[in-house]
Amino acid sequence: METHTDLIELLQHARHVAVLTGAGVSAESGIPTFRDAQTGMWAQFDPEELASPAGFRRNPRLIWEWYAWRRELVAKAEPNPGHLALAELERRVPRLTLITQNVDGLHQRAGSAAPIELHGNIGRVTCSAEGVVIEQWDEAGDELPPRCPRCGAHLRPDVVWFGELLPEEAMAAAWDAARSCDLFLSIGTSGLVEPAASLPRVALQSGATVVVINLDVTTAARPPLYTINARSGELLPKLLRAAWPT
Ligand code: BV8
Repeated sequence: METHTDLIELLQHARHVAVLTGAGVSAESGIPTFRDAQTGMWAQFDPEELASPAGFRRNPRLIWEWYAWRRELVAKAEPNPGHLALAELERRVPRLTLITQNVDGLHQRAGSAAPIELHGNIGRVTCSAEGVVIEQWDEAGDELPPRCPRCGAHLRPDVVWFGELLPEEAMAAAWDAARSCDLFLSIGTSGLVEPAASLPRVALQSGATVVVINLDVTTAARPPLYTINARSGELLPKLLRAAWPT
């Protein structure tokens, strides 16, 4: 492994680390990223088409089934060493704010205490009319999506679709962390989707050191910006071992 001595020093002396993760962190758990071609029957669909209010209005059953298929993938997936290393980092540094674009809940399953879920969580379902989380519903009938037991509207996944606003509280907490951290790690995200994509820039402008770990970057060090071409599941555990050998 390259030395990454600067990064190990930064981790050991960080006061507040903010981490932004994207689908690349879950790729090693076998969960396809949006960029990868959707597999099987979903190959002919464009995720941005499916993950939108218009897509849901046009074909609610298709969208419900797409999320049901992804929920199955997530249920079979396990957190990978990258998720576990981030949960350990939280225990090693004075303060860590984990911000994720992922909706798979794998950070929680890896032991991260309170990830900020900017784009929601596929494991939760809400009423498409009232917006409230629905715990139980009747799936006896073969009608999909199921109906809200309270008002009869279609149920939907509790995720933020393209064209929808991010949860205000999550946004505020993420922006606060980007502005107040001294070390910002952007891991496994192509940085194409706004407004999450602006967080690393906010951190840089606020005086933090920013480290981008991704497969579509070239390794370079231009402090206060570092880019490392690496798999998160391989690099993160090595960095933790190097920074805290015991
Ligand atoms: C908003 C939940 C205000 C759903 C997601 C025109 C009209 C309307 C809106 C817009 C517009 N133009 C721009 C916008 C804004 C739009 C946007 O940004 N569009 C983009 C595509 C241009 N954003 C929005 O709509 C947001 N809301 O702006 O509200 C508004 C309102 C109305 C009108 C205008 C504005 C809402 C965005 C949230 C969308 N929901 N997810 C679901 O999951 O089904 S986004 C979804 O895609 C993910 O959450 C993730 O954030 C994003 C990208 O996913 P991926 O590509 O899979 O992952 P990622 O980009 O992270 O790439 C993977 C990376 O990992 C790669 O770089 C790869 O190299 C790397 N990698 C792979 N393996 C590894 C690895 N790295 C390390 N290790 C590995 N092993």
